Amino acid sequence: AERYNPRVEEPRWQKAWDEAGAFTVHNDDPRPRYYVLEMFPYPSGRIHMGHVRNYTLGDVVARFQRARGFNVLHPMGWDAFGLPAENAAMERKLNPGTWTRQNIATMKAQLKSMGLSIDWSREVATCEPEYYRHQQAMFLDMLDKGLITRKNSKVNWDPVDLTVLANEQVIDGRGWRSGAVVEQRELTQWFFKISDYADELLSALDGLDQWPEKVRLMQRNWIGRSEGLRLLFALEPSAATTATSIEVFTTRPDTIFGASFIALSPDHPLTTELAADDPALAEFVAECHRQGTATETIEKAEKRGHFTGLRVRHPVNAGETLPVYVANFVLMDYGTGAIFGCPAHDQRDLDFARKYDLPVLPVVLPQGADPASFSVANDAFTDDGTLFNSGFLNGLSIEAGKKAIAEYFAARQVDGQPQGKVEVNFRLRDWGISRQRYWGCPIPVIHCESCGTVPVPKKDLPVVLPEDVTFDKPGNALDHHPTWKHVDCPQCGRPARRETDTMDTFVDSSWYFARFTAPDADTPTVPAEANSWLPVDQYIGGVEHAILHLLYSRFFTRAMKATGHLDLDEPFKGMFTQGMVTHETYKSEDGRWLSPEEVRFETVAGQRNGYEIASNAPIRIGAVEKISKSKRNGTDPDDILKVYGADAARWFILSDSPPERDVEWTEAGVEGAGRFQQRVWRLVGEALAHPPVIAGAPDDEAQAIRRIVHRAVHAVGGDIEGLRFNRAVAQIYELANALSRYVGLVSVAPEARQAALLEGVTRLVQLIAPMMPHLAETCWQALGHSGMACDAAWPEVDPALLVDDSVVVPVQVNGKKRGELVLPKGCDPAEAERQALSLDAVARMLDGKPPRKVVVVPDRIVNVVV
Ligand code: ANZ
Ligand code: ZN
Repeated sequence: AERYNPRVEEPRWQKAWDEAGAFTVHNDDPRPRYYVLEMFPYPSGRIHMGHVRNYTLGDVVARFQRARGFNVLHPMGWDAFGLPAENAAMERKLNPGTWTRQNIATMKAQLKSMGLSIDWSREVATCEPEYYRHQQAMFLDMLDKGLITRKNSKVNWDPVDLTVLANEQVIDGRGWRSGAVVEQRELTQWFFKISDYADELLSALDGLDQWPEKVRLMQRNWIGRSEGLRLLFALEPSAATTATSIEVFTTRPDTIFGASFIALSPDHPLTTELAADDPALAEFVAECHRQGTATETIEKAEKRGHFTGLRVRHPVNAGETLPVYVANFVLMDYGTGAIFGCPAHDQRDLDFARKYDLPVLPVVLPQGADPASFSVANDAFTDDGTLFNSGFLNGLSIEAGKKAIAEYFAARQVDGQPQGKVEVNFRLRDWGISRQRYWGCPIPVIHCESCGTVPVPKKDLPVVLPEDVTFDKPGNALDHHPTWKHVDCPQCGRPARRETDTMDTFVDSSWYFARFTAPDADTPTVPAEANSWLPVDQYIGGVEHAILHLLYSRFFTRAMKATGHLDLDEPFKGMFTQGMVTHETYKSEDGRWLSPEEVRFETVAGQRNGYEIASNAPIRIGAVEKISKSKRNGTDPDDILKVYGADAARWFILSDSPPERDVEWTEAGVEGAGRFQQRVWRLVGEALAHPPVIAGAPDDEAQAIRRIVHRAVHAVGGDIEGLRFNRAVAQIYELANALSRYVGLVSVAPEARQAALLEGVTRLVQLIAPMMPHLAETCWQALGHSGMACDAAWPEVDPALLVDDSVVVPVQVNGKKRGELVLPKGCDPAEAERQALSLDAVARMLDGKPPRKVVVVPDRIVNVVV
């Protein structure tokens, strides 16, 4: 028989699907809806193996759910704004739009060659005005609803990329893309008020039971809710300030008896006031600013402080006072920007106290420790224990202590207010979305000297990015554009200036999933469509987006609800995070990284040796690592698709490990997938060579293979549903093995067995269809079906064939066999006993009396003693 040729068959079927509009979704389709989505790609130039994995996983789900009878929405688009386009523009003198659109064209062709069941008619690119105009409209709606503010704030400034970075884009004090040391600047920025939703974004996580627990935990920590106390400390009178108290935020008011200092943030108003007359303090503050404000930087930096000369009254130890410092580890935008330090029970405070020689008094006693001798040296004690050295709190647990001290401070007054107030704080900050970049969605506002900040009227949308920009100067090309920013004020008509900041690209990706439900609408969404398609039933993507992208999308969905664009809270019902694709690394003796195509291997006496093909010199085979350009340890997916075909690549990437784990790409693996394709194709040939012409009754062998087939259908369906694709693949291999064996049996007793062979091979083809869709179509057609495999219903299973086998169990009376029972395998011993006792032969011997003893060995024997 002819070999299956993916190079011919794959393009043929891709064309057939296209022409039939096989995956085009119609909103009036009456079938129940299922929405599967993979995170859309950034059009960087070419697809990489991570994309191949991501989109294969999604495609299996999409095709499976289609077969299960759903109207499946499986769209694709492009996260097309962002800095790399500007960098490319500078390096290659290409317009960012041109570069981006070229990349989209290339990558789209690549994705098409993967045979994905995508509705390309819904494609969107976030860089096109047809998309971002709606984002601008929603910005105006959100502004109207009070969900956006403009405020002055300290920002992380990347001096190389010349833009603001979010805190999470600062890694070890450096810009995530440029690697430049980040500076602090004061800028006026637009903020989305995500912190208004902090409580809700947190509590709704409990309902997301189809999300990985790990992702929910990351979000919980990011939101960072903590319950604590705002506490006022009365200042000792001083000539340096008119302030009379300092307010701190603490989550551990139970440790108040161990307090040994107060620390203010370098940006605290009192610090600023004092620094005006204290040059040494001013210099210390400047130093802190050079260090950076990113949370991570601050946590890692050495704890340092500057004594202000001020003292506060100790709130529980009458007559005592505590020194007030300014310290580099106190953040202004958390709590009140001031803390009390209890060195024995907080590591930062302890480091600080050791450095400035402040008292370290333990007030929480570990269980079983001796209060007379317990002390804290270099490690703060942060675990549970019992309060001691703490006056009226002595003997209480931490929890009880917190309650008691909160009540105590609530009843006392400082500055005419309660000294303590219970308060909940969140780590989550408002989302600063202003970027000083050209290639992003323009923020639709105009600055007028007389009217202030004026929203662009909706009728004037979109505010279109000009294409005639130059990148000969660093900074924002919109700022340098000769005319773009000059407009008349929509309110007073006088000359005014457009906002030249553009939106963070995370905004673009915070609602694209909703746009897909009505991609051509002239409003951002058609609420009825959004409401019925959303939430996305299965979202799939990399764990690197587990915090920001998912959190922003969850917030944006709520903002869209508040502005009437849809009516739901959570955008993603099911979430799945896939692992990475890895590969061996190769290095020449002189230290060059070599790509897999540049090496060949020989195995001599069990030892695998590699050689550089060009020079025949031996190479070093290195560790298996994430595929990366720098280590050159990957093949371009394009080459893989050309050489092995999409199905083989898809099959292999699904087969090797669970999708949440890393998968090691090997050439041997994808070759094995190619061999399996030929096996399936041969089995189809066998089924066609033995058409079931005579309706012979199935014999035992036929029944046995039918059982195997139906069990495989059942198991594979369950595995795909549970996203256990590697197990599904393993089941299919077993099925193919069983069918190959069965082919031999069919030639022996054809009449009774032919129908079961055809059934088995047909099911095999249906089971591989979500994974190897092209091969499935060719086989389906060969088997004589007129429709396409992608439209075929998922096979039904006969429940009778799933039931476990029965066993014949002999029944003895006093050691002598008197009869036998046919019982289901694993039958309950009580049931076996009941049936044994009711056998005629046994009943006769019992003669109406109960047996002395019954011994049941499950599936083996029943022995009755009379
Ligand atoms: C006294 C204390 C004693 C504290 C102790 C901890 C342990 P979470 O739980 O993350 O909310 N803190 C408060 N505001 C701060 C700021 N702006 N910058 C830096 N640190 C700040 O952390 C709350 C704790 O972090 C607070 O409780 C405070 O220190 C510190 F044994 O108060 B604690
Ligand atoms: Zn005006």
